[in-house]
Amino acid sequence: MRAYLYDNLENDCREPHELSPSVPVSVEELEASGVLYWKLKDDDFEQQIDRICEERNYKNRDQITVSKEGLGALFDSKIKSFFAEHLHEDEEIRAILEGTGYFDIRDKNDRWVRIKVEAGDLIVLPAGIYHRFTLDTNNYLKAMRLFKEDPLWTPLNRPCDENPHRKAYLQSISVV
Ligand code: KMT
Ligand code: NI
Repeated sequence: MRAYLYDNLENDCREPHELSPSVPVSVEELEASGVLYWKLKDDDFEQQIDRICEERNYKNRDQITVSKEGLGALFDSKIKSFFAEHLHEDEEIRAILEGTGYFDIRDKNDRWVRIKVEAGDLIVLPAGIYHRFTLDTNNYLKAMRLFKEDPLWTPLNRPCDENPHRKAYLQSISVV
């Protein structure tokens, strides 16, 4: 995982979009936005995921392959909705199993922070954070999706600033 400020240029979102010189964003800064991150070691992947699930009460899981093959006829529409700025009313928890991609999140100052993820990364985006996802130019990412009860992944596109989960999120990071 590596995070940095997004350059806001209009070219293909699958390109890195890193400023030059780069402005790195630390794990601590991500935490200040409520984003949690673990690096899983490849020797006992499953056990580490099981442990985090137990600690954080994630009862269910499934897998998604974000690629032309994996999503078939839904590829174009899914890719488009993943990259539309949105929030969810529950955490978005992803353990990356294969491939690479980018999660972009809005920081406290409403700037885009780009988080490059790869196999072994486990990332938790809090409920109510504005974010988006894109593949990179390798066009392939396989992830495990973890959730508590039922998946609450309906994307609510920005703006939805009056949403109670949005308001609770802003309070949790001390922005009112
Ligand atoms: C979402 O809701 O943003 C996603 O599920 C992103 C794709 S999962 C790697
Ligand atoms: Ni999302």
